[in-house]
Amino acid sequence: MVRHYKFNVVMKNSTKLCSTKPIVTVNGQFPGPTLVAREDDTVLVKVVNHVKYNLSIHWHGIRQLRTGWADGPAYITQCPIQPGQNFVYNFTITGQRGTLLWHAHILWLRATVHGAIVILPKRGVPYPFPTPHKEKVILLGEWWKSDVEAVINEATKSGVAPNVSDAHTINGHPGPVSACSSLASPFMDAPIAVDNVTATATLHYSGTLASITTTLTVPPAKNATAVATSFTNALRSLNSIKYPARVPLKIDHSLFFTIGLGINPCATCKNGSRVVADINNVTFVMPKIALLQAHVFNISGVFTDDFPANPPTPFNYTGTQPTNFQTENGTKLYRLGYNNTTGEENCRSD
Ligand SMILES: [Cu+2]
Repeated sequence: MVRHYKFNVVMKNSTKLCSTKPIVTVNGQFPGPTLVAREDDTVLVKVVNHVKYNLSIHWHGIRQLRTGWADGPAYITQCPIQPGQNFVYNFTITGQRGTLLWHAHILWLRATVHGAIVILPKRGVPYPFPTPHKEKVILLGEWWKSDVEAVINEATKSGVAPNVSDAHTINGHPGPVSACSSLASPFMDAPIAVDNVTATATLHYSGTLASITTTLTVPPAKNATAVATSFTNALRSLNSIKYPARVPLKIDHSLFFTIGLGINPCATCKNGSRVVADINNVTFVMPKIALLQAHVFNISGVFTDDFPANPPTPFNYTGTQPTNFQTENGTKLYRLGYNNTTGEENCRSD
């Protein structure tokens, strides 16, 4: 079946941590509406942009099989939707089920423009796990008291890292707050500033006494690498006869990506330098024409296809850091043939 959704992107005042600011929302909701569809359904989402920002929406984790134009990252698969304009995302969900995420994919609009995508299995087919008594979507986010676009614009201009958030949120709420700041801590073992104020939410089971006090567990240390590693190492994909985990055994391209931070010269910046992100020492330069558009219409000069498959200079990736932090700027792509399989290490996509 075809599922129709209308996403009106509008401003809405929101009060959190004792201060109010206008935020960009979908249909005035924060978090945004949950998109529900069934495997094999076609989803049509009409996005109407009523705000002053250019914007696009990414359907995070949806396999866009021959519908690359509907994927959503601005300047990658489409030009952003301009103020007063609209765009209809049209894609079919094939071979996947579970809960995913949609979010704005330009600048920092995703901080408030995001929501869940619930994909039900085909009719009559159960989830690959015991039927739960109740399902609840939980969305984790971050909240800045100041305007998020101003935060990222200031960081880009000055070259220093953007301000960390004021709170983490669970379904849009920071939870119990003390002195209008909020209460524990995400994992971080790198010397990078993060918001280590943790959000708290309680799940109340019906039939239990509300008067019983909740005892909070003591979380591991912020830099408990061993705890975090054993947790992530324990994650396995579901593998059953109905839902086999088909790991490709034949690899056409073997990629090894290192993701890091670099420092590049910047004459107009605060310290004469700019903090940048990089993959294999390449810092992405946003093109003026969407990459997919440039590829389909054979427009040259938009990107080069020399993205390195390996780090240009090998170093001890978990040990002593290199002394030269300078990266190479470029709009570089790695070109794969249709149906090629890749073996990737350390790959993260957004
Ligand atoms: Cu995404």
